[in-house]
Amino acid sequence: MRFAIVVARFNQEITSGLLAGARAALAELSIDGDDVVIVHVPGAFEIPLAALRLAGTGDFDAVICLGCLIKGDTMHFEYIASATSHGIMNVSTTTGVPVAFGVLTTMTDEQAAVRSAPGPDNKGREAALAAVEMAKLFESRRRPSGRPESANDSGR
Ligand code: DLZ
Repeated sequence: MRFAIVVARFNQEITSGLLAGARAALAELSIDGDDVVIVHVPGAFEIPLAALRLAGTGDFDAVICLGCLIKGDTMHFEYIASATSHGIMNVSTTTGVPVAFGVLTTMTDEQAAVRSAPGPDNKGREAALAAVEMAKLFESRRRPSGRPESANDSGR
């Protein structure tokens, strides 16, 4: 299986921790580093377009989106968080490619630091695990012939 990771540079001290968590999780699942493509974008707002382009190539079983929004004193947070989350969901539902949401939306720097630290609660790790689970879900339902399964095939 092949995966793409889209990671925002904004709040890089946090997103680098998310990226490390995602890469570690994929490695633990024996996914070769050569099968993981990492794409950097300026900020969370740019994630959906990059994810759309990557999903559209057909080269990836899932796309993992990583970013960090920390609430400030203006409305920027609300607008970007809303656009990013809806944009990422739209990529998934319009392309049919699983897209994992590993974008932190926190009230404080401390909350972001906790969620990007190494360990089982790293949200990049959680996003990578979700992406692999979804990729496997569709891989297991793919028929050897390449034909789609019938609507009444429950998969059981
Ligand atoms: C402008 C901006 C602000 C205020 N805050 C964040 C943030 O907390 N996290 C993030 O990833 N990006 C932020 N950005 C940048 C936007 O995502 C985007 O890169 C710019 O508005 C340029 O389109």
